[in-house]
Amino acid sequence: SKKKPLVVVTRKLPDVVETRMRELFDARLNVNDAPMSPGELVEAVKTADVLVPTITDKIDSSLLAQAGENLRLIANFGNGVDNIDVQTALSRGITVTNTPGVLTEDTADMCMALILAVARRVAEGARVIPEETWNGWSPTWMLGHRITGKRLGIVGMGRIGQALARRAKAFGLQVHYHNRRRVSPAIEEALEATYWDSLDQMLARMDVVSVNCPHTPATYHLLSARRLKLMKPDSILVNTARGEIIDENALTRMLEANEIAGAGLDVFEHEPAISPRMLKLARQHRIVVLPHMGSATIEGRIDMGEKVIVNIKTFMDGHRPPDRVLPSML
Ligand code: 8YV
Repeated sequence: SKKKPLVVVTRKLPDVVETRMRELFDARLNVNDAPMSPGELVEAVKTADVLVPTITDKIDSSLLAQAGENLRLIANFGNGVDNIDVQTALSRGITVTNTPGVLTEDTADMCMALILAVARRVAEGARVIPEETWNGWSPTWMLGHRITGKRLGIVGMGRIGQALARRAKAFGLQVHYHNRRRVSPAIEEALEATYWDSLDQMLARMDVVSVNCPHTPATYHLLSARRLKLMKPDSILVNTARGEIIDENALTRMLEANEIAGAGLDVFEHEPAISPRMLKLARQHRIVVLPHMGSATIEGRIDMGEKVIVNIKTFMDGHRPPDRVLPSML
């Protein structure tokens, strides 16, 4: 029988996924779930046939320069591939795959949760009873903002953007979007979504803005200080994509100065590090911060693991893996 490929997995995965990987591959699993040290990563790329990294592993050109002949596939456990220098990997003949599709609905749910949490002060309200600070109901206490009838601007109308649009429509939000390419008329019609060719113009008119595009060189600080300033002072911004898409410093300054009404952030520019100023803002009701939980469901993690396995198996059988990352996607 063929020798099983050595598959190095950098982080602990759900048990069912690890069990299946052990059956199919010579799987080197990370039992204690500490992120790999730089030395361990070097060792991994030197020896592995397949590397399964996550967002917490930086697979940059200097690491790839140390990769062994055997390393032919990087099967990312995650949709975003901004942790990997894909160009360099491809130029070295290493195939890269990701896990699209299986975390779409969960991430869109988290967008909605953040929109509701910020607009309706859910996180702040949830602290009142445990902290025993409730003096009783009042007509003017804990007032948030209605979302029904408001305008939502989605930046990036891919799978997650569209899944958010479906939810938003059901909540009575008017859906607007900006994307590099306009989506098909059929999709636009089904979502009752209005396309904005100009991101600037869309930002200036929205009550809620949600970031749902990938982080690539083209989207780094897409929401720059200048663009953030275009947003209405009473609008809110949510981000479940990547921190790097927003100029976090500029957003912090605007939140401090009340130039924007609120923010719901699941991702940060230098996560897990959070700036002291953001930390201070996070203690206020207008800002809801979550520790990168957008796709964190047990079902989603198992589905991601299954995708990784299918990508590895297909590749090892000599075929094109279904979720290849192509240069055109960067
Ligand atoms: C994970 C994600 O947190 O898939 C993504 O792009 O952000 C999340 O699913 C992480 O990236 C897994 O590597």
